[in-house]
Parts: sequence; structure tokens; C-alpha cells
Amino acid sequence: MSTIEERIKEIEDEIKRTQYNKATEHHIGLLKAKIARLQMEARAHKGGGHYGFSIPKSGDATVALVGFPNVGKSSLLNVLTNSESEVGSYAFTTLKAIPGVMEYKGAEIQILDLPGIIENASYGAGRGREILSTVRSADLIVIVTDVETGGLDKIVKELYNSGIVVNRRRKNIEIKKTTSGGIRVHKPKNVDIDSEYIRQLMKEFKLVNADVYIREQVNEDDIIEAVQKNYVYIPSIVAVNKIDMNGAFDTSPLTRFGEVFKVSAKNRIGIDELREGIYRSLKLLRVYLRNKAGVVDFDKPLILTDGSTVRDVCRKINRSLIDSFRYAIISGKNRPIGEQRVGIDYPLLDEDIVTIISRN
Ligand SMILES: Nc1nc2c(ncn2[C@@H]2O[C@H](COP(=O)(O)OP(=O)(O)OP(=O)(O)O)[C@@H](O)[C@H]2O)c(=O)[nH]1
Ligand SMILES: [Mg+2]
Repeated sequence: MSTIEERIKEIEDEIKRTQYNKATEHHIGLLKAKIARLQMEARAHKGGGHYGFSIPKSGDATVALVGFPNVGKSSLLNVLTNSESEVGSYAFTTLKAIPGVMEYKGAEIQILDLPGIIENASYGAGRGREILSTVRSADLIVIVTDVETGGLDKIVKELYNSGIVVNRRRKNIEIKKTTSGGIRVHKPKNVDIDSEYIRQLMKEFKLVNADVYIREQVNEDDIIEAVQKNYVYIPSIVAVNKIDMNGAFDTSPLTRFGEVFKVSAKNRIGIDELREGIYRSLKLLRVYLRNKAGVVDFDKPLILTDGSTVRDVCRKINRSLIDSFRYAIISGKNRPIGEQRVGIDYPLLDEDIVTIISRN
């Protein structure tokens, strides 16, 4: 371990020893900020490396299977996709990223089987850097565990240490550096985080002059993430494998990591539900196009992500359509009022039927 890593461990131990209460919460928050800053330093030290297992992204979305060794990640990849990843009854069977494709409701979803995560992965243990760097670019994380394995918070911690936040969204916080004036905190009355506390947190990151805009209820984690900027937020679900060994397994402690699916890769239990859960969590939109002859192709939807607009449809068909665009006609299952004429920035719903009218 490097000296930075030792220093982080020391502070982590101090947090563990400190009873959490009103009198100590700010102290603990500042220690967390210190850890976050040291971790950033540790990453920069090691070259910051964004070198994953160079698997090119393919399809409409990418899903990473993340979990301890031997829980059945490869077995799951094999039942979810067309791929064959080696399965073994011991830890560290998988040594690199193995991609597979799951076709579901017209979407092609890339699933990545990865080596197991172990403690200190974020410091590079067990090819941790490559694993976490690959996970970083995923659209969804499936945390895989089994009925005999606990400690998922350790996995979440390794992800967090490498700058990956699961199952939580980015908060509306803006930090603008200034040249003078100290730390000025701007927040609505109902946001109760203490301004002096925010000043102290900023100090941990050596920020002395800045305007801090806080637009909703936040805690110190949200602030720490906003200062460092290099966090990614990825939704997560949990797959509890080997349910054939213990059907009564209690999943309630796991719900804080995301929606939980009980599965058995071996006996193919719960696999369809997991497929549907993956698809639903990706929040993909299916858009059907009407061609010049007026025929709708329901077999080959365009797959877009939540929040996409007509512009994204044009972009997917052919960039030049954006320039020649006149208007679009939209209808669909989720549009009770029937056909509507809309502009290029109109937001789409799942299963919209779209006709693009262009100038040529
Ligand atoms: N009982 C039972 N065993 C399973 C199930 N799925 C996988 N296994 C067994 O669990 C062991 C590990 O399976 P893998 O798929 O290799 O696990 P992994 O998570 O990819 O392991 P690493 O690559 O080493 O991290 C193998 O012996 C599998 O046969 C299941 O649903 N039920
Ligand atoms: Mg494996």
C-alpha cells in the first residue's frame, strides 16, 4: 500500500471508531471529504488511468455484471446472452471482460461479464482498476451476489472509491470558482445544511473563493461529489443467484442497492424477470418509423434513451435530416389524443410512431 492509501485507511478507522451523532456528524463529514480528496490524489498518482479492458461498446446500451468472485456472474452471462464465458467452482475463473448480447424487445443490450471484485479493488487489487474503469462506462450495473455471500456494501464502497455512484442521482449543486469574496453559499430557506459546514468542506478541497449554489436538500456526500466533478452516477439492480439452494433467502436488506431479483442461472429460475428488469432499468424508448409509403415497421424499432427528442430520431436516421427537418407527426400507444404535429425538440415516449417530414 502506498502512503496515501495508508493515510486513507487511518482516516477510515477513525470514522469507524467515532460514534455518529449530532455532535460528531460534521467532524465525520470532514473526514469523508479528506478521504475523497486523498482518493483523487491516489488516482492521479497512478496515472489516473482510464484503461479498462478495451471492449468496444456495442448495441443500444451496456450493462456490467459486478460482484464478488464465484457468485455466478459468468453463469448468468451465459443464460442471458448468446455468449460462452468460462464457469468454474472456484474464485477468479474469469480474468478479463467477456461481452455478450441480449436481444430484448427489439433492443440489443450488451452485457459484460467481469472478473470478481475484491476488497481494495479501487487501489488496483485483482485487476480492480481495469474492472472499475470498464464499469464506469456502463449504463446499468447488475450487482450479482448469491444466497451465501454478504457484504454488498463493500462492493458499493469500491465502486464509490473509484468515482462510481450507484442507485442515486446527481444533486442540483453548482460550484463556481471566483477570485475573491470567500465561499458564498446560496440556498433556498428549506435547505437546512449549515453554511459554515459547507465552507469547512470546501476548505478540505483547498477551495477558498467560490459561489456555491445549492438548489435542493443535500448532504455532505452530494457536496463532496459536486466539488470533485469526476463522479459518474449509474443505476443499479441486484441479482441474487443460486436461489435453488435457498428459496427462502431474505432479500429485504439488499433493496437499498436497487430492485432485487432472485435467480438461479443453473436451474433457469427468474431469468425472464431479470431480463425484463434489466430492460426496464435502462429506460430505453422504442420508436417506430413510418416510411414514405405510410407503412410502420413494428419489428425494427429505433432504440433511444429516456429524455430523447425528435432530434435524436433524425440523428439516428441520418444527420442531414436535422437541417432539412420541417416537422414530425407523432402518435402512439401512450398518446391518447392521436396524431400531433411537433417540432424537432419534442420529447418522445415509449412506442411512439414517428413520421419525419423534411424539405426534400
Ligand atoms: N447451485 C448453483 N450453483 C451455481 C449457480 N450459478 C452458478 N453456480 C456455480 O457457481 C460457481 C461459480 O460460477 P461462475 O459463473 O464461474 O461464477 P463467477 O461469478 O463468474 O466467478 P468468477 O469468474 O471466479 O468471479 C460454479 O461452480 C457454478 O456452477 C446457480 O444458479 N446455482
Ligand atoms: Mg466468471
